[in-house]
Amino acid sequence: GQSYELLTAETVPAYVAGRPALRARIDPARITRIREVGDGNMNTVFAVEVDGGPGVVLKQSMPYVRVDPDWPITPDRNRIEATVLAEHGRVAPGLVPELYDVDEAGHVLAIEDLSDHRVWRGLLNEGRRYDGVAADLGRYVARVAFGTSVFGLGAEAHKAAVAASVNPELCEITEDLVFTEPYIEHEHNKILPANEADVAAYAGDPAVRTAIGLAKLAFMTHAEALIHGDLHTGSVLVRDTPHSTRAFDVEFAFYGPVGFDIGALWGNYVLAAARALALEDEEHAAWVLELPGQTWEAFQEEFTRLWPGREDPRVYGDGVLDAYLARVQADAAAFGAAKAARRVIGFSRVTDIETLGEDLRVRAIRGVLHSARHLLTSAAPTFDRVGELLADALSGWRS
Ligand code: SR1
Ligand code: MG
Repeated sequence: GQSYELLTAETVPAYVAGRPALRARIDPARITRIREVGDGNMNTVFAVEVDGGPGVVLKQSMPYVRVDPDWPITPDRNRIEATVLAEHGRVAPGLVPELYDVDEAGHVLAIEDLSDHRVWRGLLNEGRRYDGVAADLGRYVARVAFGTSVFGLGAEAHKAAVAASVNPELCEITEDLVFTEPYIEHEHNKILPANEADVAAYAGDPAVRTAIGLAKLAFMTHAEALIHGDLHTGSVLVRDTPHSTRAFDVEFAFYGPVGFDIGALWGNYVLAAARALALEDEEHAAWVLELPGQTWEAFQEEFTRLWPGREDPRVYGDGVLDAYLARVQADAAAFGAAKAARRVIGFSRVTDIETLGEDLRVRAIRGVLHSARHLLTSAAPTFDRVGELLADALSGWRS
């Protein structure tokens, strides 16, 4: 049962008044508007606006999934998110929202007001092009990858951090939704009749299945860094002027493989490119297909910049750096494929694809699955080839 009170727009002012850390930031008497702005699957989010100044954002976790109250899930995800947000703020300042307050009993955290930012997925869907975001995210992943790893923390602190950061229930959601359900018969899967052959060709390919099995094993066992764990384009807030990028929504964070965060971005770039090509916006698609390279280059550059400060350089020489980067890149290709494919087969779809008309959606999904298969099974996958596969699936759709 649920032993704490769920916030509503009506109860938020009294809640703020009762929290010293929030009262220090905003005057509850000057609250002008409270909006429920949560658009994710899991939690409720309230944007609290204040007369004449920045407000705050409150995020509360229920003991179930917001979009499916029959699906129980620990509300402790809120505390986990707050803890990770603080740690990511330490290693990647300016790239995540500032944490203002943590209420463990009420499963509420408070972060800075970023209402002058927009969720990146929405901007990508509109064909809007903000330069620099993909590189910012590569830097963010690199700072987390280095700063929370053995390289940044050393052996003892890394072990303590791994032990303190287990997140089994949220990891299980990813294990099921990303790596398992799309590859079996499952009630969560929704497949358009015209895509049935595409899904069968993808999920039935033995090479795909082996690659996905290995990716799941890596996800479950490679405790490299305190990764974001759900770094899709809906987990990124951006502002053009002045330029700002913030990765948010870190409730899925745990000690996992760094390539999972890079791959989440890559997979979502594939979905955004598929949309752009479906809408015959070749210019936008070409721009989106440059993003994987931008994220990767920035990741590699930042990680390499941090490398001289690593623990134990006696053992971790430059050959280790080269091999590490190559493995993260290979991991990212497989994870990117898994993340793109799950959004067009299983539970939790994305607006990039779902807001297309059915004929376009069928072709976009076909292109996404061909791309995912390429990323999973080619010895040297490229985003040029992904672009070709998407374009082929979407060419001549009007005829
Ligand atoms: C219960 S739905 C969970 C999904 O939403 C999140 O955004 C994650 O991607 C997760 O797989
Ligand atoms: Mg989320």
